[in-house]
Amino acid sequence: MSSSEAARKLLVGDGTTKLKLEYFNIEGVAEQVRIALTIAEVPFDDITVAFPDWAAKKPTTKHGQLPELILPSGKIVTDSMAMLRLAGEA
Ligand SMILES: N[C@@H](CCC(=O)N[C@@H](CS)C(=O)NCC(=O)O)C(=O)O
Repeated sequence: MSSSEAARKLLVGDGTTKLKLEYFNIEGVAEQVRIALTIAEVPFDDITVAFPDWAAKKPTTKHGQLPELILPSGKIVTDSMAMLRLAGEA
């Protein structure tokens, strides 16, 4: 399997569970990921967390920060540059 196929498989899975990108309702560090996923035609749910909801949400995240990319497998990617590399490869 090529690295491109492997990246797409991680992001799309078997197609039954959609990728989720969770971030604030700003461009910030996730906008590049949104754009790369869109260009790669990888479907994803663009989930935004409102700032007033962040205090309650923060302890539920892996490192107390966003963005989080939740893969169809349930694994969570917590660094936007890693997300960008995956999307760029797919
Ligand atoms: N290395 C991370 C940094 C993420 C990061 O700095 N997130 C900030 C927003 S850009 C955050 O969640 N701040 C809220 C907090 O720390 O409570 C990435 O680039 O994905």
